[in-house]
Amino acid sequence: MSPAAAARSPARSPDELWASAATVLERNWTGTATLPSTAQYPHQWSWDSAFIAVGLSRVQPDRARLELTSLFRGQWASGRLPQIVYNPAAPRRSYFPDADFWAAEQLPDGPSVPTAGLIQPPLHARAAWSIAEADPGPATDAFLQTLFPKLVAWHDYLHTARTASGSSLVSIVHPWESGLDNSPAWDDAIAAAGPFSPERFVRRDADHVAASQRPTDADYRAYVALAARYRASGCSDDVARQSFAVEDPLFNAVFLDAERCLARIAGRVRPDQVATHETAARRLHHGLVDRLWNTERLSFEARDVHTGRFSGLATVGSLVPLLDPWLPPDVVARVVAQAESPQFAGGCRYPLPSAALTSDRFERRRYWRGPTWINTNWMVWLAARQAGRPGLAGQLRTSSLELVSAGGYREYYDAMTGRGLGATGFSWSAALTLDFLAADEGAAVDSPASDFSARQSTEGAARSPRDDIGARAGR
Ligand code: 2M8
Repeated sequence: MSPAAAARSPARSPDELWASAATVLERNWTGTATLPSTAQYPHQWSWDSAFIAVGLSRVQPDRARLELTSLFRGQWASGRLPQIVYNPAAPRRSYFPDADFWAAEQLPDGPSVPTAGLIQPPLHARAAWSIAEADPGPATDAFLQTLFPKLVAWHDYLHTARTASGSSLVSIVHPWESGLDNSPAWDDAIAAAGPFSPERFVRRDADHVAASQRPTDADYRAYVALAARYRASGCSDDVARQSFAVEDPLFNAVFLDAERCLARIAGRVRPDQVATHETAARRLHHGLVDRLWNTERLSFEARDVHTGRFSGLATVGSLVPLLDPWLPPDVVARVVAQAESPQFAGGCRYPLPSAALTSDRFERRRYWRGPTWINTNWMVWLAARQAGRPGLAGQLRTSSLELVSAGGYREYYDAMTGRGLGATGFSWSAALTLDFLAADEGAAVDSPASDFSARQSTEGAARSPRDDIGARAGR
């Protein structure tokens, strides 16, 4: 750690952070899955479970495997992995839209357990690979054997059912599919999809969190109306039929990374399929660069599939394509400069704000329109390490640990003051803290083989709080 970073090191010791993060995950555990937060989000969310599995792999790998296995119980016959697998033990009316809204089991390709109809970013192969790295052995080998075909079906669904004609990139058909739900990057595409007929519903999301930190009523009405339209289309896979259809840099960069992870997993369980997934990752690379790199603004931006127009906005999602190992060097340099500029890290005490600080759509406390999130910091940290940018990576790790140390495991944080916002006891903030703490700073992370052997050779020697927690958790 640099002297500057050491001077800003967290007030709570790594051991304390480790123990408190593990406690949050324990509290939110239902017996088969981890709730994002017990009051605000009382079901199992798709990409939350992936982040959570990354963290759990550091403390309780059995539980990490179960987390993903239980999520895939909700997979549809088409391969679709839904945004939410509903928790039958959740109190009635504790979350909207609920399982009755979707009635997904009634659709011809629907799931056998209640789920939502939308999807979320495909981080699951990355999570499975994290488990493979953190806990090599027969239990993980068996887990990868079982999960591999399900991951393949999920990725095939995205490649075949969710791409617009002539594009290799996945389209999201609802802001909730982005994971960055209320991002200003969707404002224009939402406006173009309107007007929306009124739906009768009661918002539940502001029951536990201040309304000023949640989407406006107008935005929420648009979300529910778009979800109702999608449900009315039978959760159609025809992207052209959806009034909101956007190609998003974060979603597609996460998918590219997931294809690379799936190639690594194939290397363990189906060597004949390695090339298929490497090729798929390459296709996504070309799509990202050809379709989402705005050569005028020199930034990755979301693109409306119907109009072909860029969002014109830089958000934290613009930085996630740094996960692409084949980006031209000038693009890498530009994305790193953007991350470090006054738009993002250079303009605040606690990076990375979710929207550019310089944008007139930036809102300091409203969810996904400005605050800093631990999961996006983690993705850009991972990407910066892969891209050989230890300065940016170290800054994001230090800032994230400072945030959770001072503000607890909140859903998001004020990028200026570090004040915690949104839900409390938030699982992915806790889980990724474990990964930040356990990570071997400075280790190369790109090559699957060297990555794996490097970790195996250092693990025994490194002093890790993981051992204490593992012992306490009865591992
Ligand atoms: C938020 O989204 C849900 C809808 O999916 C909501 O606001 O009700 C987002 O932050 C999303 O990325 C996250 O997966 C979910 C649960 O943590 O909450």
